[in-house]
Amino acid sequence: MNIENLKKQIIEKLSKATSLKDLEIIGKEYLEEKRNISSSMKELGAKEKKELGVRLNELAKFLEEEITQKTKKIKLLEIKEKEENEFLDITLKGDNVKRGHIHPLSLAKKELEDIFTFLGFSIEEGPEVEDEWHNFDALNFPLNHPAREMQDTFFIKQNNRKELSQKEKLVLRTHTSNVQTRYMENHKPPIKIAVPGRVFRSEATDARHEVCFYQIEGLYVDKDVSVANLKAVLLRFLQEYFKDENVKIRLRPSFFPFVEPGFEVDMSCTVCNQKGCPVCSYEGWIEILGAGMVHQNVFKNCGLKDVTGFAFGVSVDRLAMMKYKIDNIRWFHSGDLRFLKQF
Ligand code: FA5
Repeated sequence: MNIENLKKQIIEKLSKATSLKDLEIIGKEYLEEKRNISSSMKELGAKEKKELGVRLNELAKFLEEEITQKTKKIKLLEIKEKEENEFLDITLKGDNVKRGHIHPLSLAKKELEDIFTFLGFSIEEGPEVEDEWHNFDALNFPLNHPAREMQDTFFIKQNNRKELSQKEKLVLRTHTSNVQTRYMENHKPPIKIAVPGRVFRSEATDARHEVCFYQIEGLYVDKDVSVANLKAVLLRFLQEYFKDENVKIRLRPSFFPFVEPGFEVDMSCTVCNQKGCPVCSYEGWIEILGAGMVHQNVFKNCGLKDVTGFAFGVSVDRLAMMKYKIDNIRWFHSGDLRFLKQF
């Protein structure tokens, strides 16, 4: 076998190879050849065998090196060709990415939390499915008292054989005041908390009433807390929320079983600056929240004594309506994108 001829043959084939497949075929073919040579070497003497073996190995190394180099070149060529055939038009219009919006109620809730934190209140939460004790009894609503009907309640049907206690009967909470009693049971004064959350009322909806709406509860319990403190906090938080130092409030006597004295609090209409408009029914004032000094019976039910405190509950929905001039509370849960996209 003439090794020089074999090398020439290989070089010629390699020069004609244009694909990885071609290289693979050449590699295999040569191995076959090498095997043939090795078997025909049996008839040779030891010295010749050694010489031929060395030359064959050199040829193998040469071929391997050539195949590696050629493979690299072919791969690069393939990439280049692919890139040349691809065309990227950066002027084409892209897909429209739809931007999400923060819901106006989430926006209002977040702003109110920030204001109350600034005023020194800590933000707390409580259960939406509540027992009657914390939603009513502990808050000084006597059993079967008509005051319970002031807030139309969703009662939870429970299939129990035994008679349930007030701490076992469940309702959807009608107000965030349930967290007042839950918190006071487990914490010692001074207490200064703000509690945002969803509440539920089984009532007919209209432009200002929803079945499910948000409230934020405030509770401040310490020694010598007075109505003056209550007024100061309410005025400051409303001025901060509406970013308007001209906001005024007025307190009207009202009844809630868990406060004494109790108040309905009106704020000056920010829509018309008290000139009169449909939002304030041309009165210049809008009822915005309920408040009062915590009733001593409530403290007693929660195991506290020798303290005073104020509490208030405000509808987040109505605050947001006033701020963004929304004329119907039902827009909030309408899911109407034309409405939601504005925030
Ligand atoms: C209460 O819920 C009392 N827990 C508030 C309170 C807390 C009083 C602490 C005293 C001390 P009321 O039911 O009035 O009170 O509700 C509070 C506010 O929620 C109302 O002033 C009104 O602005 C708003 N509101 C009442 N019902 C609805 C409703 N169905 N939809 C939207 N907002 C409502």
